[in-house]
Amino acid sequence: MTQTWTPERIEDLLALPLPELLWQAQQVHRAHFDPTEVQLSSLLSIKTGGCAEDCGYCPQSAHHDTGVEAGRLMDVELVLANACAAKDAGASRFCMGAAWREPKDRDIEKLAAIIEGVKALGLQTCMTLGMLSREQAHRLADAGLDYYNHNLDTSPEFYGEIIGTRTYQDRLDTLDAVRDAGMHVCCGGIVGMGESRRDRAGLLAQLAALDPQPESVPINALVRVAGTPLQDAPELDPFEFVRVVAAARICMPRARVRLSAGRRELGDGIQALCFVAGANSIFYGDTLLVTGNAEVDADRALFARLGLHADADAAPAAQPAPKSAPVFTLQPAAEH
Ligand code: SAM
Ligand code: DTB
Ligand code: SF4
Repeated sequence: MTQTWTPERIEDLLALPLPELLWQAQQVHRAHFDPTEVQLSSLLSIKTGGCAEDCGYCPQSAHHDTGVEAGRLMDVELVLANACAAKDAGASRFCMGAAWREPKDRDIEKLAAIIEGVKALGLQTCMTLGMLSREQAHRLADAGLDYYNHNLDTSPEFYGEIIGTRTYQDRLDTLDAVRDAGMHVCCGGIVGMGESRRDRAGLLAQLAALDPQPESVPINALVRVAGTPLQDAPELDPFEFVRVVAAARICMPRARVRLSAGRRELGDGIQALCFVAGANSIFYGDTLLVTGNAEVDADRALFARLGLHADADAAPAAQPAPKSAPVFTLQPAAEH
């Protein structure tokens, strides 16, 4: 019989002494995954800024003055050039984000062409485009979209403090359409928006109750962007972030738990604790959508220091050319 992860039970987990919580998370992690293996997803903003939604954390909302300019949907060739670069750097999944409330039907064929092109490169495909109708979800799935990212972001109780232009139920309906179309679900949230521990437990309870549970769970630490309503959100205790990662691992044992936005700001030590707590995926690449991410070189160095390796689906990372390539001269065999 599967256990029901109520907010109360998850709040109890979050309150455990950290060594106890990490021990429980480690046991769950090791039962389902190689604890040294981390999946690498690269992000690209394929349509930036000017979004009609009012999400209080987001630099791309037209409701906030953040200096992000609104662009148009990127051309297929440019998306594919970025996807090639991500693959060469070692990513196994390419995640494309659009600052939309929802895609227009007239955009769907171009999105399908993008998906087909990225898939042909041998990458797993993921998109996050806002709300989807059932028909749109089916068309994207038919084009080969493996994952759809649509976050619940926070608890149902705190949600209204952050977003006014769409409801929690709207988000659940999109997740339902994604499942109905046969795609994998990527769904997580943000910590550090001024929510309580109870709200963090409420978010995890909602995620764990999705049936089936999401295959991929991005845990974002709020990036406080000047001009957004959350620019002055109180700083989060980084150990609380580690606790959320550990609790996500325990209540969603088979999910890829992804360290997402805010990873650079967490620093190497906290990231290492997150990997011990069961995180086994990262956004990999020097930018997220519009803000900076931990740099690729820094991630490679961190993985080497921690003894972590990329997932088997990833192409081996292209090695940088040696600074002074050795020159070998074949000597002609001496004649006798
Ligand atoms: N417009 C689509 C949507 O909202 O579904 C897709 C793109 S949206 C940028 C994807 C997710 O990024 C959001 O749901 C939120 O969880 C995360 N996000 C956006 N801004 C963030 C920030 N400043 N810090 C942390 N996470 C953020
Ligand atoms: C997710 O959960 N986090 C990513 C991805 N899904 C699309 C986005 C993070 C955005 C951080 C702020 C920015 O650069 O826009
Ligand atoms: Fe728009 Fe997505 Fe940003 Fe909300 S999170 S404002 S829907 S781009």
